[in-house]
Amino acid sequence: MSRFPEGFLWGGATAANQCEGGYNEGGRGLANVDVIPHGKDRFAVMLGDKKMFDFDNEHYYPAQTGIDMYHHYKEDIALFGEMGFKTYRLSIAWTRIFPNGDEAEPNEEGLKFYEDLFKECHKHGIEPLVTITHFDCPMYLIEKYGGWKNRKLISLYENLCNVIFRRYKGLVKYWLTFNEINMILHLPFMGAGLYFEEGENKEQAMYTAAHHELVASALATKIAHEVDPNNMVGCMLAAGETYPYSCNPKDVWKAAEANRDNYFFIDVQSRGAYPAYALLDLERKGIKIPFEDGDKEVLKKYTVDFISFSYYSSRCASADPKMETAGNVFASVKNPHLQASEWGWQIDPLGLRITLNNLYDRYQKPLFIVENGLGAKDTPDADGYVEDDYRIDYLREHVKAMGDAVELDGVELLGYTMWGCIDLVSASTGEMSKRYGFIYVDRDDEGNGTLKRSKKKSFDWYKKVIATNGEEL
Ligand code: BGP
Repeated sequence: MSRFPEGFLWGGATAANQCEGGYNEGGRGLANVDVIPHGKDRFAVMLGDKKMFDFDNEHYYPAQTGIDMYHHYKEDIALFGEMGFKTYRLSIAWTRIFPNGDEAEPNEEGLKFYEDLFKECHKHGIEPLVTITHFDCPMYLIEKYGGWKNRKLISLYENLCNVIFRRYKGLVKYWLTFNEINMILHLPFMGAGLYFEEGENKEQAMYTAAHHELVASALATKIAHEVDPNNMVGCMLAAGETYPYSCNPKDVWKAAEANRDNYFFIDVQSRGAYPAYALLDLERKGIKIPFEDGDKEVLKKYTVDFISFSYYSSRCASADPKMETAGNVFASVKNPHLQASEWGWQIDPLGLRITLNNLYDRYQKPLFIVENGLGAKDTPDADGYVEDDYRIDYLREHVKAMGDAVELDGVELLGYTMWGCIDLVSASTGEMSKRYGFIYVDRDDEGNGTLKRSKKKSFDWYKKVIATNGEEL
């Protein structure tokens, strides 16, 4: 007997902007992610500090072509099917459905593209798990309205949801409203299409955008259930427990603060109200939440069905501001007990069990791990085969920890989708060489390569894991 429940959703995850490409095909409009360059200026643009609303000749823009899944999706889904995927997490590019974001009528070519893709999944026995927005906002909405700073985006997002829930009824059951919603506070342009004018109060802008996304997420849940009571809607958090660096109560408090600040979004999406600590903290900082009539009721009434999250690492906090840090987007105090990936992301499988326990304790709703994996440099042989034992080791330990949480702690877990199941463009660095996949894609950091797909050693390993429902690791 397996320690994982029957019907456990094993699979993999990708996002449109990191793999689809075809940025100007099928009537698609331009999105924020298309204009985020590789290399120089990437972070400044992702942060919203450098305004880049179009391409230039100085930079290379990896999202424009991704791994060209737009043209390869049948081949890629067949490979997922061969591994035995029960689910495939992908995201919809808003600009394929509404190229500008605010048209009266959707773009049929974009709608048809995803319809065909979902049908292809079902052909292979794969249940799609769809992120409605994964770091994705139409550029037109950013230029015209200022992205999610503007309340107008709520109704435009509602419109998008109405169209896709109706069109894909019967094809898609699992939906996620916003990928890593807490990323608004870390990478505001990438997360919510925010850029900042000189002297602008950034925190105010970010929490305004956050409020709009939270209301939009609740309304999406409402519409999803109205269109089809079978729909299951989840929120999505960049998770990872923050540990105190020591048992000094000051470190413990620092960690507690970091954890609740990270949980803030899910507190609203799952419990249905702004938590007291957040309201008080924002008030002290002079930040106003732009509540309008009815917002509180909407948040209260339409909470999510399940909680999904990404987990790459735990974090660490100390009251001493001079401590050495690790990681990039989520820089935190370096934990001396952990090893790190080549990109400095610390590796902590037990931290996954701890995170699962704390999330389940706090919300008492089913959980779904929708991202986890190791970004590493791979060296393929002449046939494109990679002996990626380091990736297998990372995944094995995390799957074990997840099994412990299910079997020994009683955590209710719906599934596990390994991030970047096929090599794709890294979100933080824009590199191809930070690879996660079971499937190697011949493409380099400058966009050269044949795009040929080949299986890595981990491909067969994961196939066996799925076939034995997590028994053989
Ligand atoms: C998450 C994002 C993904 C993904 C992943 C890995 O934050 O939701 O889009 O990219 O992290 O990060 P990276 O690509 O920077 O290695």
